[in-house]
Amino acid sequence: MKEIDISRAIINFHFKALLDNISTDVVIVGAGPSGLVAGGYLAEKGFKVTILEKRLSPGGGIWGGGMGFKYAAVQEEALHILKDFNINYQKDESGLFMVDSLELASGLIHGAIQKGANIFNLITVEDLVVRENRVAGVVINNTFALMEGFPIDPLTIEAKAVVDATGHEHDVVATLSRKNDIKLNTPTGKPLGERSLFAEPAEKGVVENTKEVYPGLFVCGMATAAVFGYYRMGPIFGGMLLSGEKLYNLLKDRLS
Ligand code: 48H
Repeated sequence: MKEIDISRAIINFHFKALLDNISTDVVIVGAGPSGLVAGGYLAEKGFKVTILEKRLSPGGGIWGGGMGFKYAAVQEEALHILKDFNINYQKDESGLFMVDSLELASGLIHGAIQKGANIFNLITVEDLVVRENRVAGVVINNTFALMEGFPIDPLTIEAKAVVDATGHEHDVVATLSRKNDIKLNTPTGKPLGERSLFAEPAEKGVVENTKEVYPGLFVCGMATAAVFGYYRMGPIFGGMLLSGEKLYNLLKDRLS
């Protein structure tokens, strides 16, 4: 075994995977629960799915359950998604279903990859490619370079659809709105900002507002609350899973 062979194999495989994804059907920005569900289902249907995650670990806000206690709650309506990703759950006396947050995060990551999604970690989407009043791709950079503030220019990925699944940050929609003189598909034409916690309407709102917010740019998960001015819901994840599934249904029709 030669050390140089290990390095060569890693470099070959990494850059082949990256090159395979520079022109793709869907870029999903953020590997939290909503993005992983949408990406897994779309890939399983045969679309080329590229999920970009700025952190070292995909999984977004799942890992910490509620306040660092390792369980997350899911409603009955979303159990079919847990089953599709082979994730176990237990019924609580309240009627809610409880999932080990470590199994939820790792199960969604593993499931999305097994279904064919390509997840790249340590890549931050810092901007968008906008052409003829339409989002046509994303502008990407190395997370460490951005953390250090190094003056390193980015690269781009072209996509038929881009998804903001960046959670509370709604980073992609916020950047598009800040940098361009455009009107989003919201009442004011701008992101409305997330509201305080009110679980039940929040869970409904996140699914209802999973939609196209600007030509070529879709929003799912917690980012919908920030973009469309809805409540947050706390550590209940059914809405995130169902939002990912709704996005899959929207995009599979759009892309076919
Ligand atoms: C690349 C980026 C960028 C960027 C951010 O927050 P998430 O888990 O996303 P959702 O919406 O699927 O799930 C939300 C849920 O985890 C949650 O926070 C809930 C239910 N909160 C309720 C409440 O009341 O607080 O994941 C988003 C991911 C993260 O991993 C980020 O690192 C990543 O997106 N991300 N990746 N480029 N510019 N911005």
